[in-house]
Amino acid sequence: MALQQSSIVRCQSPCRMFRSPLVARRLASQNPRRWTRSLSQLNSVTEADLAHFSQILPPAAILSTLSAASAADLEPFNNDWMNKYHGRSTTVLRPRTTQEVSAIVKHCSERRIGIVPQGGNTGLVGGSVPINDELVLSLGNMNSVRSFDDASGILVADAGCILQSLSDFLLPHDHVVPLDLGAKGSCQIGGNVSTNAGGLRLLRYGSLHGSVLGLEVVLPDGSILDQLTALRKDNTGYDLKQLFIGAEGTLGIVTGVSILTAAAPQASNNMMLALPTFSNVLPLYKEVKRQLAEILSAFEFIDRRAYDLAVKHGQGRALDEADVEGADCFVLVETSGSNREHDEQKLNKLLEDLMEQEPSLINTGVLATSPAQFSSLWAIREGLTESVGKEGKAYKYDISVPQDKFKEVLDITRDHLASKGLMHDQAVKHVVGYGHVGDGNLHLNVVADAYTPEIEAALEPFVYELVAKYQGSISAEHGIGVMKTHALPYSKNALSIEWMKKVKNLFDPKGIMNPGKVFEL
Ligand code: FAD
Ligand code: 2HG
Ligand code: ZN
Repeated sequence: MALQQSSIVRCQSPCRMFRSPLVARRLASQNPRRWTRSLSQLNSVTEADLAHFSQILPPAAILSTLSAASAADLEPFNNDWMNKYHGRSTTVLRPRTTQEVSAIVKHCSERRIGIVPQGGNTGLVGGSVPINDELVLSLGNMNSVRSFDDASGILVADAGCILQSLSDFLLPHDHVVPLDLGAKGSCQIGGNVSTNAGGLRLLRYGSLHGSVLGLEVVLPDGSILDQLTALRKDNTGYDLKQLFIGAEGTLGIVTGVSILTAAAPQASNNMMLALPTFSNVLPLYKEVKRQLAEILSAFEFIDRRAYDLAVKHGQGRALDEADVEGADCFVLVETSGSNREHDEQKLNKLLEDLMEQEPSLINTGVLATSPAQFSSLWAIREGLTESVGKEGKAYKYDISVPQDKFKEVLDITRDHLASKGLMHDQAVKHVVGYGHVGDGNLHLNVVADAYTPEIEAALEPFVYELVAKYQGSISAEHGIGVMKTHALPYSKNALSIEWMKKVKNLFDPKGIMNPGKVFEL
């Protein structure tokens, strides 16, 4: 059912430039000490190390330019998803068991060889590729489900299981992974845990800090920390597993994950709504929450420029061209419930109310009426990252800011780049935004013709200062990686960083575990 056209309201909020003296003072007062060790204190992999690894792993699990492999074979492991960060590793190891991981790490610890744990390599902050020639430990061969209990919903799986495969595994058991993201076809559950990935349904299922029940982790000295409990409740002292959720591979290698899966919704619906102005997004969110309540499972924001890029780069078209006219932005609403009739009644009532309102919060919208339509509406949202990548080189800022500031952030950034003479086809082509409204997470994407020092200097620390002005976070869900190590003080105070570094030093005194990530070298 396509909704009828309703009245269009136009209202653009003015944007202002600013500079935050408060932030400048706060940063100047910090004197970050260097706790992690420099890469020069780490050793490169040698032929003797390879000989040792070949006692642990079969030949097929060792890929090294020191033996038969070519640099081209290593390329997928040395370059990140955006082709922005490039490592120079000579060696990739692909263990199949936790014991193999443990033996490899023990040797690397003794020899002080840096290790980069790598999952699906879909991370967007350069955390999954080496900075120099650290060894890449790829988890892809550890891809078995260890157990599933359909009464409790607890799934225990190897860290290298691809998120989509876990969803496929759970389908006949009527359960779903409490996490979904556009990279699900490649990212791994161990990578998801290590980045504390948020994704498209955090609104419904909450963060991995809640749904992960236990972890198995190989620590930087090679010992195996077995916290793979399948208990929902366990108040026996410090909850160590939480430290590894979002640690980005800097504290150890996650080899097994116990996660609470959710009962599969019996009825899912979605709709794409076109809004005349950004200022309608929050009133709409409030109304949608009020009316849909327990069945609301996603509320995603797409600005007009991002939508146009998705259409341009073949991610489909949610609305007819005429319906898109006059739209400032779009919202994708999803419901997941257990009674189709009940859910459809609620949705229809919501839509009727929205259409009757004068002036209406929406111009128009499309409600999916078939599984194919349902998927194609999601394809637009999930395809945004790829569209932006096809359009140019993206500077990605994954920020938490108050929901009503999303548009202001986009406008201020665009104006700032224009004031530097950088808003043109040979520099910055677009400043686009999309994200998870319910989570207060905006994905600010500055799409450039090329990655250049000039654009980077215009964006940083500008964007980070803007975020700090709103008391936001410089990383809502993608992590710090190598991209934001210098910017950590914008979101964490000096004492917090000092304690984070103490934790790092306690687990990894030799600094071998994903060096140069989260903290600067
Ligand atoms: P990798 O990229 O391989 O690694 C990421 C980090 O985790 C690195 O620091 C790495 O060293 C570490 N790591 C990986 N595996 C392990 C392990 N087993 N043990 C210890 N450390 C490990 N992110 C979101 O949060 N929400 C989204 O909606 C989202 N959508 C995306 C859409 C697209 C199209 C793309 C390309 C990316 C998206 N991402 C999103 C980012 C990325 O997919 C997530 O961060 C994902 O969780 C990374 O998983 P991965 O297996 O690819 O990890
Ligand atoms: C999303 O929400 C991902 O689609 C990727 O987190 C965000 O492309 C991005 O910047
Ligand atoms: Zn996201």
